[in-house]
Amino acid sequence: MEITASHPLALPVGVTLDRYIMHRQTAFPYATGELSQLLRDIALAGKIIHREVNRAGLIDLTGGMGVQNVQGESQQKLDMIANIRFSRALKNGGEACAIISEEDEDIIFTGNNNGKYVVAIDPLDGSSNIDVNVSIGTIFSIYRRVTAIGTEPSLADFLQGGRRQVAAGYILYGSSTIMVYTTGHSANGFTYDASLGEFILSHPDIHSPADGQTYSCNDGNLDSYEAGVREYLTICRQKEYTARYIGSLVADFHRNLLKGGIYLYPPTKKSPTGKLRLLYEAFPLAFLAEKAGCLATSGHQAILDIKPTSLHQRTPLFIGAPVMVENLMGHLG
Ligand code: AFP
Repeated sequence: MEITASHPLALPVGVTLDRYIMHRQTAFPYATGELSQLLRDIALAGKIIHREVNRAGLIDLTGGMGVQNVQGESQQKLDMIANIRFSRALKNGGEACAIISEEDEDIIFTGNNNGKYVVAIDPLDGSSNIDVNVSIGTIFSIYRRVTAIGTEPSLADFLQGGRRQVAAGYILYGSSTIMVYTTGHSANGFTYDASLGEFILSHPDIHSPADGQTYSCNDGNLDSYEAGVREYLTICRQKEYTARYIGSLVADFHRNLLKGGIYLYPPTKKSPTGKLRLLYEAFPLAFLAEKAGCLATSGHQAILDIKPTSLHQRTPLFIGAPVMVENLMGHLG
């Protein structure tokens, strides 16, 4: 393997996220630094959420708000706080002209019409796990806007399609906090060292195993899965694969990314078009997954080939080790 100057392994051990982003930026002579700043803004908001997640039980941040978000799901206090933190960080940063979030029905205009980028975000995914100290995460997706700089951004900026993402990733608040992202080349992970207040490169150039023996789905929905999915799961059981399902997409995805496995959220009776959101859950994870050697499909087409038509569109999602995803596809009609 050739180790070029921009390769993560060419960097000294103990590389901070900031240094890594700067280093990557210099590999692109025409880069203006705006995308780099946007990634730093997201990382900063992630540090704040890390702090709040870690003290949630102590300062009455657990529990619900008693209201529902646009998805009709009960909104948790931390959901709302994370939404505010990320929106604020992106507004103050100045590089994003608009944001969409799981928590808001409409586009949020940042007031910075000169910003080149738009961001789709799920500020705190897996919120049903907040109160019980189980891993949760933030998922983000960044596009270069298609509307003219200086004008008001529009829906078209967000409905470009997954292959036009310029960066995507997630922050997992788990046994440690890790940010994993790609700008379309390699996928890299940075573990947060709270004592230093820095994300440190810990998982350079992630290559996921081609095959695995772990499957992640909500077994309680089994009866409403289509026959092909049930057949595939029966085979997984016959082969004595391991079932692992946390109910936080980021956590299930991250484990499978590193260890090899498949995550499945098929259509169900309750969610006939799938439960997960295309723009701020499936697209970013699919973009990252492909860079790490995984596959992501809705069952009918590659996730990244789906043409989005609305901000909060849902999709079925099958994502993970390519051999497992291809085997599953062999069972789908
Ligand atoms: P919440 O944020 O409402 O907990 O939803 C989490 C999620 O979008 C995704 O992170 C999980 O994998 C999936 O839904 C869990 O859904 P089920 O509870 O239906 O299995």
